[in-house]
Amino acid sequence: MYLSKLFIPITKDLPTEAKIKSHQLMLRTGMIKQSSAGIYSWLPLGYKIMKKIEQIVREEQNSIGAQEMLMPTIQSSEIWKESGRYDDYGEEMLRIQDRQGREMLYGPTNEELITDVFRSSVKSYKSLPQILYHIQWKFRDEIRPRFGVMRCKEFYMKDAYSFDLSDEEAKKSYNKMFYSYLKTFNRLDLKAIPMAADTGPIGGDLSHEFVILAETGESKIYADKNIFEIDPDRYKFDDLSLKKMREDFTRIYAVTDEKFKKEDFNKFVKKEDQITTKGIEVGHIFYFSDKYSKPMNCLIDDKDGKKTSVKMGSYGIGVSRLVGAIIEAKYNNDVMKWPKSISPFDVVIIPSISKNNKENLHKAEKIYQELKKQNIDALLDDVDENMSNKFKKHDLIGVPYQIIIGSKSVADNFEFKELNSQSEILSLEKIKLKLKN
Ligand code: P5A
Repeated sequence: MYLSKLFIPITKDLPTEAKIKSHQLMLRTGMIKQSSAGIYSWLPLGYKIMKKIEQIVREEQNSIGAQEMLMPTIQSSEIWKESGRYDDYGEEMLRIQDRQGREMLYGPTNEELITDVFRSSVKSYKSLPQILYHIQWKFRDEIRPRFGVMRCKEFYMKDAYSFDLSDEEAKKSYNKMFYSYLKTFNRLDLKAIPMAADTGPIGGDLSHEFVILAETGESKIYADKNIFEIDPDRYKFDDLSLKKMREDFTRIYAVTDEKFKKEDFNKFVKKEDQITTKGIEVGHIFYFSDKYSKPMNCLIDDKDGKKTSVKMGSYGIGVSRLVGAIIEAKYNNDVMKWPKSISPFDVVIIPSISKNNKENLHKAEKIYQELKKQNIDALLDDVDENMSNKFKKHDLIGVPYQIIIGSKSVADNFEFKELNSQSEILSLEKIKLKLKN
């Protein structure tokens, strides 16, 4: 893609309404545009990044055997009356009427809808266990939407739902999802801490929040830094190992404000290992057994032909929130560096050009074609502007690698630079190899 063709409305001014750096950066680089309070359009750059995050989330869900489907955004109020949450959910729920006067709503979450799908299709324990998920827009009429995509009204969520015969089996599904979340956040180059959490309006008695460390986060957190030593890749993907993995995590102190007790923190965590900071919740998982299946009559025949309520859990990842959260975690000293796995481009080619000298631009175009042949997704900065402005702009856009074509490039060797590091002069062959790896 040529930068001059990319729809990327970069602004020089710091947007005054944006209080945190991810929000400022997303507006300045034209990743999003607010359409009304807490509701955004996703412009090409922001959308491309979000889609890459979505794909990693999807692959990690599929790899534990979860199956993708798609439920609608608009739901009928009937099922929410059955579960008893229609009144409980209060003003956060956006309620609508269709032309026949039927009460509808824009789904803030999908426990009821998936239970309804499941009860009409599955009747026997033989079809269990199942994990179903979708990646779909949600709406919550947040009283104070803020921080851009971090807390908004309309947001993109991956929500999964597990169905099992017994509580014991259901905990195995919970552990699988716990594992999948750790793998997902690792692939996004994030350090996420699973923390025992309160269950709020979703309910149940077992729940973990996945929180990444960031000074601008909304939750205060207290943790033992040894929690980062646990590597999910050390565990085999079987029920026993995954149980052990969750126990290993649970043994290490890590809590949010709600559960914090100073005496416990000092008793269980050595002074030098104590982390006290803020964090951003990027995922949240719940086990709530028959909280929805019982009132909604989602019954299955067990091995003896007896009817029993299916045991359920639900598992969310804030896909759109992650875009902002990753910026909070990775933006440093005015430089944004996207993790390679989700960067909007693999590399940016920056030729030094002027009205009278287009030689560097022609070289850049040749390199661009070469990279394209190798499936390397390059951005070519063909805009006629001075190099110092170009570098400032690319520090914001955050493509992690640059090929700079200017005074330092000789013959077929070019300046190659990883953001935040020294540049080196390399042949195009070597550059291609580096980018391929
Ligand atoms: C789990 C899946 C649920 O809704 N039901 C289905 C459960 N959990 S949750 O914690 O309420 O939300 C899951 C994740 O969605 C993100 N999130 C938000 N992102 C942006 N703006 C919001 N207003 C918002 N609310 C929730 C969070 O990442 C959360 O962990």
